[in-house]
Order: sequence, then structure tokens, then C-alpha cells
Amino acid sequence: MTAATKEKPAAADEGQELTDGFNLIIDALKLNGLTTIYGVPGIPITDFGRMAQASGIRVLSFRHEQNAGYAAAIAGYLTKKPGICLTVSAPGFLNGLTTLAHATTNCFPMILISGSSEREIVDLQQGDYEEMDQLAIAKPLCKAAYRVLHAADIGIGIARAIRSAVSGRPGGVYLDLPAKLFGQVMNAEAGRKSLVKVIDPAPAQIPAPDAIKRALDVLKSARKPLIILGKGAAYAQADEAIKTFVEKSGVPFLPMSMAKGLLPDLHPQCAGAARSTVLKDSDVVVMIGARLNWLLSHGKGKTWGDAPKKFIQIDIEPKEMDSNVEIAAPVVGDIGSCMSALIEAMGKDWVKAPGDWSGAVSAKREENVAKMAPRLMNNNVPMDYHGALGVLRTIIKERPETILVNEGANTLDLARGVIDIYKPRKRLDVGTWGVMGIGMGQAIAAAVETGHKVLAVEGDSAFGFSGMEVETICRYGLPVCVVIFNNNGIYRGTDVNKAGTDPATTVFVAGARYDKMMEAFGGVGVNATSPDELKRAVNAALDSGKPTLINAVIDPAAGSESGRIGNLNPQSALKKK
Ligand code: OXT
Ligand code: ADP
Ligand code: MG
Repeated sequence: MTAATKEKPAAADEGQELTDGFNLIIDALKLNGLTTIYGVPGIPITDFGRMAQASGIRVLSFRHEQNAGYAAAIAGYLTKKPGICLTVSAPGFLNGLTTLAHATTNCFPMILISGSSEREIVDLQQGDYEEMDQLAIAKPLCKAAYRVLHAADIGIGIARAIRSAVSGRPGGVYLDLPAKLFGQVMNAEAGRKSLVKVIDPAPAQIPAPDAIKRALDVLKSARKPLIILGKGAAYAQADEAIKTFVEKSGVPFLPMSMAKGLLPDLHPQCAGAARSTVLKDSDVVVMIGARLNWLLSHGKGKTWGDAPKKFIQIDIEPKEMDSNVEIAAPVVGDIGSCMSALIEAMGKDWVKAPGDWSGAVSAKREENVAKMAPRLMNNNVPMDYHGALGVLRTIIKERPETILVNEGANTLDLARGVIDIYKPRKRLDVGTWGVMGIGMGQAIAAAVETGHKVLAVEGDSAFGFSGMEVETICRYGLPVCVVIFNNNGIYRGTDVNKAGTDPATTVFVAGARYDKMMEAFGGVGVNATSPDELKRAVNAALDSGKPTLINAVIDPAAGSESGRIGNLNPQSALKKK
């Protein structure tokens, strides 16, 4: 029996100061510095949201839990504190669940807190309001899942959730709060004592000296070394140490999508524009907070060429080692500690990467940059991707503090290459799953958590997954400029249904005016048909900070199927022409 069930009924002990589940949850969150909640209200958490707001917690109310969840997940990534998403039971919970799984897959710390129906009724399947065994459903999709049944356990429950989310490899945690818990009353002093402030929630994990020595021995043997920076490195916020390691080693580095800007894309060692070459020709690869998953062709095959490769992998998760190929030098620890240990062990006399290799990488990079340059200057009407992105690239160069959110297929893949990023954690996107729908949630959280202006570059399909949140952006007056690359469809707007009945599966209403959506809620809407118009509209939006949506009219024939990952798209050999 816990303390709560031992408590005398409130009325029996007149004069004692009381607290309840509502207040204890709020106090526990605040005690741990969790002062922003993303969610959707309703039974049984409506009053909780009101009370949290009244207590000074910022409670951002969304139009759909999935968008609130994506906001919470990216808030976790940006702050290293678990982002909190709050939902109602069954359907609200399920709407949030995709994002909990997404957070876990991407190694972002997040806590999904859902109200739930009464255990006794749920377990007997007697048909409660929004009945569902949420804890059981959440478990396989997240890093940890807990339920709190007694008010006196709220402090411990929230502490466990926080520690589980941020320690080791970060991930998503589910916290189940049955409706009855909120109203449970207990002695206020006992309640205060039951709260837990989590000390050192993500303890440093120091790498073993042997592992450091092994890694440097392998690196020393390299003739064509390469560093790959992943979003785990960006998450770690060890920016200076990473920069020192990269520069001291002199090794070319390739940033994964969300690691762009950890060191500027225009850094002389950046190999982003020579991707194929460095993957193929390198002989030793240092992975820093990046996994050898599909985005890196699992570390093998054509992408990696025929030459033998040795991998050094730096990661907080020991099980990541050898997940796809042999890791010659595993270094397990947090990236900050690993970088410091490596830098120290390199000493003063470390010999930089061979100049002929660095020179070859630079030459390839310059060649690719030069090839792309004229395409970015085109002023075609209707716009193609490069013409439109050329404008946005210059704007981000002039405003490097701006956070770029990016989703779509062509809109994603081309923007990733074209728009240089200059500072850490300024590029947010679809992540490990390539999921559409992160756009507005990420844009909102980025603005809320950082105070910086946000430019969301969205495919018209991608935007559709979270588009209703433009109302949320307007309601909170957030400095978000959404640019929709409107090519009338998924990948292209030119597909035809050969049966001649309904529209083809990948096309949308032609010539749609998404800008009107923003106007409907009091924001600024602009229809941009040329790069010049686009440039003017984005600059005005970022100057004013007013919620703005620009419908950028893109040639419907400009894109390609699945963007840069068409190779993953199975095609029927029996397809009728
Ligand atoms: O070295 P080489 O020669 O190879 O050249 C490379 C670089 O060196 C060079 N480069 C440069 N050159 C010059 N200058 C600069 N600065 C420069 N930088 C780089 O350029 C090339 C390419 O470089 P890159 O990009 O680094 O390399 P590459 O080879 O592409 O990298 C491989 C990958 C795998 C790492 C990379 O491609 C990647 O990260 N890809 C992620 C892809 C992804 O996640 N896509 C999203 C999913 S697609 C699909 O699933 C979609 N759906 C289905 C769906 C989804 N996803 N989710 C849900 C919930 N439901 C359904 C849908 C519905 S997309 C989609 C909507 C699409 O329609 P939209 O309207 O939204 O979008 P549009 O397509 O615009 O219409
Ligand atoms: P990307 O998609 O950019 O390649 P991934 O999400 O695949 O990046 O990989 C991120 C990796 O970073 C994960 O394996 C995760 O365990 C690791 N990671 C996250 N945070 C840290 C940290 N603080 N220290 C070390 N490794 C970390
Ligand atoms: Mg499109």
C-alpha cells in the first residue's frame, strides 16, 4: 500500500493543508524545470491544462495530438530536456503515439502523458469512456512506460519518466495517468516530500581509455579518413569539443541532415557536397552520433565502394556497435566526454589527415558546388526547385540564426543540399523515418523553445499532414514563415489515372492557394510565382516576425518520384503501360 491509500479522508482531519493529483503533477514538473507542455485538452485532462497554465507552465494547445507530439519530440532534441506532450485517452493517446515512437526512433527525449480511463473497468473490458489499455499498447513503441495510480507516487513516476527519457540513449517515455489520480487528495506536506528532483538526469558516460587508444590507432593508420556527424552529435551540445576534434584531426567531415551546421557547411573540411566520393573512397570512417542505418546504406554495398573500410564509432549506446558492419574501434560514451578524451589523447603533435586526400575532397566539392551554382540563379516562371531554393539559401546565409524546418520529397532532398546551414541545431527535418507531418509541430516548438525565427520549407503534400496548425501559429503569434513548394502533388503534379476516373493518386487540386489558409486566421498570406517574389515575401516575413504562409508556385513537372530515394520505391515489372 502506498502513502496515498494510507491517508485519512480529507474531511476527517480538518484544518490540514491538502493537495491533490493535479497540483502534484504540476509541482513535480516545475521542480524538474519542465515548464512547457504541448497537447490537446479534453476529458480527463482539461482542468489539468488550465491549472498548469495558471501555475505558470506554458501550455500550448494544438489542433491535433500528432502535431503536439512532434513539437514535444523536437523540443526534447533542442533542449536536452524531455519534451512533454499531453493527450486525452484512447484516440488522443493513439494520435500522440506515432510521435512517441518517432521520438524513440530518433533518440529524442520526450514524455507522452496521457489521461486514461479507470483501470478496473478497462481491465474487465466493460466499455468505459475511451477505454483502452494504453500502457500495454505504448510499451513496445517507446523506451519505457509507467503508470501512476496513487497521488503519493506522482513524484517518483515523473522522476522515472524524466531519467528514462534523457539518460543513456535518449528516447520516448509513456506516462499513464488514470482520470481518478488527478482528483486524489493527500496531505500537502506529505505531498511536497513525495516529490523528486532528478539529480544529474543524464550522467556523463566516460569512455574507457583503451577504447580511446584503439580509436586513435585506427585513425592514425588512415590514408583517407572521414568523419560522419549525426544528429546525436548535434543533440549532445558538445559543439566546441566536436569542432576542436574535427579541426585538430584535419579530417573531412560529412554532416547527416540534422547535423548540418554543427560546423558550418562552408567550413573548408566539409564534404557535404562530395558525399558519394568520400563514402566510396574513404578508408577509415569515424561515426560521431550517427547510425549505419538505411540513410548510410547500412555501411556496405555500392555506396561504400570496394576498398576495405574500418569504422570507429562513437555512441552512447553499446548495442549500436556492429549493428550493420564490424566496428573496428567502438567508443562508448557521451559525445562530449568522448571528444574531450580523444582530443587529450591526440596530444600536441597529432599529424593531420593527409593533404592529398583533403585536396581531392575539396576539389570534388568545388566541382559539385560550381555545377549547381547556375541552376540556383535561374529566374524561371513557374519556378523550379533550384530557382526557389537559391533564394532561400541566400536568405539563410544572411540570417543564420533562423531555424529551418524541412519536409517533403523533392522539397526535402533538394533543400538539404542547396541550403547551407551555419550553426548547430538550425536544421530540423523528417529524421530517421522520413516521416511527413513533422512540419508545423517542429516549427512551433522551435519558435517557442529558442525564440528564434523559423522558416518552414514544406512540400504541398507534407504540409497537408499538419496544415491546420497554422491556426495555432497565428493564435500564439509565433514568428514562423511557412513556404509551401506547391507543385500540385506528391513528387509531381502531372500524374494521370490511366482508368480516366478519379484523379491520379499523387495529384492534388491544381493551382491551390495555401496562402489563403493563413489569411483565414489573421496571418499574412502571399502567392509567389517567381524567385523575386519569393525572396521579397520571405524577407518581409522574417523582418516582421508575423505568421506568414507563402504559396510558392512550382512547376508541377519539376520533381522526381520519391525525390532522391526513388531507388527504394518498388515498381511492378507487370505494370501496364
Ligand atoms: O556526391 P554526389 O554526386 O552523390 O552528390 C550529392 C552531394 O554531394 C551533392 N551536394 C551538393 N552539391 C552542390 N552543392 C552543395 N551544397 C551540395 N550538397 C550536397 O548533392 C548530392 C545529394 O546530396 P545528399 O542529399 O547529401 O545525398 P543523397 O545521396 O540524397 O543522400 C542519401 C540520403 C538517403 C542520406 C538522403 O537522400 C536522405 O537523407 N534522404 C531522406 C529522404 C527522406 O527521408 N524522404 C522523405 C520520405 S519520401 C516518401 O516516403 C514520402 N511520402 C510517403 C509518406 C511519408 N514519408 N510519411 C508519411 C507519414 N506518410 C507518407 C509522402 C507522402 S514523401 C511524401 C510527400 C512528397 O510530396 P511533397 O509535395 O511533400 O514534396 P515534393 O516531392 O516536393 O512534391
Ligand atoms: P543521423 O540520422 O543524423 O545519422 P541517428 O539518429 O541515426 O543520426 O544517430 C544518432 C545516434 O546518436 C544514436 O545512435 C544515439 O545513440 C547517439 N546519441 C544520442 N545522444 C548521444 C550522446 N549524448 N552521446 C553519444 N551518443 C549519442
Ligand atoms: Mg509536392
